[in-house]
Amino acid sequence: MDKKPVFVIHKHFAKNLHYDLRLEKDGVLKSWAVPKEPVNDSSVKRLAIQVADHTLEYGGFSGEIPEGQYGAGKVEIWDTGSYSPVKFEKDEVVFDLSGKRLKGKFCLIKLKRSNPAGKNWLFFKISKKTIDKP
Ligand SMILES: [Mn+2]
Repeated sequence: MDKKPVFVIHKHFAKNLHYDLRLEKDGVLKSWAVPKEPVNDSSVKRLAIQVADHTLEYGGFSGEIPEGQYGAGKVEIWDTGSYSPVKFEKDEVVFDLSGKRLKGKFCLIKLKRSNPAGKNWLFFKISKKTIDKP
């Protein structure tokens, strides 16, 4: 049986506080910076800016990124656990999170028109109601 991929959300006290959502995929951590705290509430959609892939090892990192280095500031693990991918495409990712804070089915959708660089996504929970509706 395959081991479930991991996810981690780093709370990053950089110049602007944000939350780095990272999903293990093909040996790296696909990463998005979320400017506001993620929530378990399906009525709240968060902007998520795709950033560079990180190594799997970085998923366990917490500590201080020194002054003068990219992303300088404190990094905490805000949530971590495994996830089950439902769909992992280049413009849409659906995944079931088993974290301490975030649980359930979440979605990342790339915003096509708003940003030519294609880095802007929306991150939100998919409500049970929506899924269960006949
Ligand atoms: Mn960051």
